[in-house]
Amino acid sequence: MALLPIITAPDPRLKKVCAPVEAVDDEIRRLMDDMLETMYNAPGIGLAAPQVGVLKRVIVVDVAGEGEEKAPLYMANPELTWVSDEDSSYEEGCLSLPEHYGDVVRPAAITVRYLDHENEIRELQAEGLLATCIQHEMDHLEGILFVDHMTALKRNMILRKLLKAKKADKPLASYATA
Ligand code: K1U
Ligand code: ZN
Repeated sequence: MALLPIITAPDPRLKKVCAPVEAVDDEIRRLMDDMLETMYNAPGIGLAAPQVGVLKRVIVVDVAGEGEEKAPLYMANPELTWVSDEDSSYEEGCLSLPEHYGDVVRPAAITVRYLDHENEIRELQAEGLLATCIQHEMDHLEGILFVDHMTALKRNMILRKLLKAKKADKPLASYATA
């Protein structure tokens, strides 16, 4: 398994609609395994393939708390088949928007259908943080970031700060070749 670099915003790859996978074969399984290791290492509770530069409909999630047994979920081509009328609000973070947080309102409970690590079709009902996290990761597959659920003012403020941080981090060599 390998740790993959996580892309931070602003980056055009985070704004693309991802393509479905044909099947969960060895290549996709390896991607899922590398993404899970990358997510645990970050640390995070979810990760979507575009965050590691792969524009495919693959996500991994594990919302188990510290001291709890790991509960990894691997999902390819996830689709919501039901959402609750009731909403819930959660202060979300994102590994692609480091050090920024914001309240997002989403359906409180969902049913999601997906292909698992073994290419089996599964359906899962989720609520609470798991439902929030799955919806956040599915948004990534549509090129949507949690800041896109916020006002333009808040979104632009966060993106401007991230752009400034990115420019400040740029290695000198990249200026020479630009
Ligand atoms: O998509 C991502 O960038 C991962 C993101 C998922 C997420 C967090 C909160 C609400 C919805 C979706 C993260 O994992 S941010 C880091 C984080 O939440 C966390 C990190 C360590 C321990 C517990 C949580
Ligand atoms: Zn995210």
